Amino acid sequence: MYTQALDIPEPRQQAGEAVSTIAEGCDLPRQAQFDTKIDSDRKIEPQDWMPDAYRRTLLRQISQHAHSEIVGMVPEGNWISRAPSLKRKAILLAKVQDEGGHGLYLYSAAETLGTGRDSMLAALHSGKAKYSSIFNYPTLTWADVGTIGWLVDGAAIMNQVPICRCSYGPYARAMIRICKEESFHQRQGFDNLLTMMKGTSAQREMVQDAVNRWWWPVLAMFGPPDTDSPNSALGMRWGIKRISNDDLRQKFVDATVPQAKILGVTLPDAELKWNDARGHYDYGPIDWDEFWAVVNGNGPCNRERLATRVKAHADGQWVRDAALAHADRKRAREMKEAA
Ligand code: FAQ
Repeated sequence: MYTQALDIPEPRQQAGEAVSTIAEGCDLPRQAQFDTKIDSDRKIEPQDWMPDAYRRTLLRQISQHAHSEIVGMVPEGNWISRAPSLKRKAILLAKVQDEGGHGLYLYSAAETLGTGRDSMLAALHSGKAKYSSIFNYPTLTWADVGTIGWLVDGAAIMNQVPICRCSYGPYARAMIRICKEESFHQRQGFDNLLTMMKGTSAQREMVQDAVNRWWWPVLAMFGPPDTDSPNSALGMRWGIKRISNDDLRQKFVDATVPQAKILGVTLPDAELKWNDARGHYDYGPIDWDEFWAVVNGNGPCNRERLATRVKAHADGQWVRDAALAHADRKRAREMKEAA
């Protein structure tokens, strides 16, 4: 359903050409080397020189991405003990564990930029750092679990496949495995909903209700319109972002409409219509006031999500303490044996 191919044409030059990345007082020879690497699509690795602004942009995006993965465990985690069958429970458990794993790969990638995990987590727990708006919406019924898989993971794949070609090596490599796992997540969600749509009318209504609630927040998840996206120009110039927020959103709509037809659900947008001239589906206006309210901490579940995350971190302190104590003892034993 979603391509894993890494050869999507890049609109990088369109957004990037006019953007200067050279800061005042910068190291010109090393900046020139860096620019040449970016322009020839070679990877920047942790030991390479990079402009401070490139490092900061990557750290911002990768740490936000990592936070989204681990906060994203919470809405679905609520349903593990209430899954309708052993099979669905095993699938959901595996999926939620995968999201935790994605967080770990991404924190590791971010750490290669010189910032420790503790300070990234402190920024999340204090409410300073962002995570994806989408995880601040409630999961009211089992159909929400399927809908998250179908739509949220579907949107995540659309956004993340191009990041497999990101200019920063550790982020690009982490994304390859993450995208493979997200494909499985998307398919299990679609399969879950398809099963419900073949069930009773109450199940079909549950699916339609979940799709009605998730559709618009999922479209907003791709980020503000290109005209209001302050980070896009440099992100595109540096090959961190490969496809713009609006283009990804359009690709997602175009891919999802036929899937909705197969499922037999209606997407809640009276303006959704194929446009022959554009070769794309037109869709109605997104409520950006709602999006910014959620991003700024005032969505339906922001406080609950953050409180759950902070509690999970505090509850896990003894595990981290035990692991460190074990490592210390092992090191001391090894040194004694070597002496
Ligand atoms: N939520 O200038 P732009 C997943 C912020 S993982 C909250 O366009 P940029 C897996 C943005 O940070 C989902 N904030 O920014 C899963 C910026 O604020 P800042 C996460 C948002 O970076 C599935 C400001 O608005 N995916 O779903 C959002 O160029 C199921 C202006 O925006 C990633 O993180 C938003 N939706 O583009 C897990 C992918 N959108 O930092 C569990 C990597 C924008 O200046 C279950 N990230 N903002 O204070 C990206 O591709 C980009 O960072 C974008 C934003 C596209 C998210």
